[in-house]
Amino acid sequence: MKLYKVALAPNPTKVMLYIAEREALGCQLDIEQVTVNTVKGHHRQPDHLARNPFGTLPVLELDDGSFILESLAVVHYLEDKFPDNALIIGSPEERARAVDIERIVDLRVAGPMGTYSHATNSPLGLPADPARAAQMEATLQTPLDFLEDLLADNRPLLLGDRVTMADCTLQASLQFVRFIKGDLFGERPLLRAWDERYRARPAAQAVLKW
Ligand SMILES: N[C@@H](CCC(=O)N[C@@H](CS)C(=O)NCC(=O)O)C(=O)O
Repeated sequence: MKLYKVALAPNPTKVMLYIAEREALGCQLDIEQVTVNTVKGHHRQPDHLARNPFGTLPVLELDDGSFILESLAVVHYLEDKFPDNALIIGSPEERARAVDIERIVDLRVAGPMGTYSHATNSPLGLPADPARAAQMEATLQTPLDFLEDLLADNRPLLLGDRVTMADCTLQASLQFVRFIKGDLFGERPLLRAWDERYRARPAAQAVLKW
């Protein structure tokens, strides 16, 4: 299998963190990682468009030559295909909760953080848009409060003691904000402490560059 990815971009990074967390748990996924340089526009060139007509990353190429194009589908595939030491485990309620928090992070935090970053100091050189950045910062307040409340019982990670996909998805977006020298935590000490704790994990140290 091959994972087409690029450093810094949140969707590839969350899958890279997921893979590193699985490997830290002793699972040999044996996935070759191939960088597609988005700054040079290689994701819009014919060889990548042949993998994924939408031109996005990540893409997982299976051994039969077919492709999975959505980051969460890549994660679910790897969970199903290699069930030992999986991340989405436990009772139906625990699994639903883990998926629920990951979706909330992805849809309510990662999206606005990406838009905020591009509107502030875009790594792709997009024009700054202070009004849009302010709008995104306002949008982020309720979901960030939600995450701060989640951590109020002193759990080390978003779902408790075990790492889940929600941690990977959140950290992938926070790296993007760090890259543009942003700080959207506000007065949320528990979230800030979670960020430091997560970044100290071996999987995070192996994947994160910023
Ligand atoms: N829903 C997709 C989103 C993928 C996506 O938008 N990836 C970004 C990088 S974070 C990308 O490839 N952007 C390049 C582009 O859209 O041209 C997923 O979860 O995989």
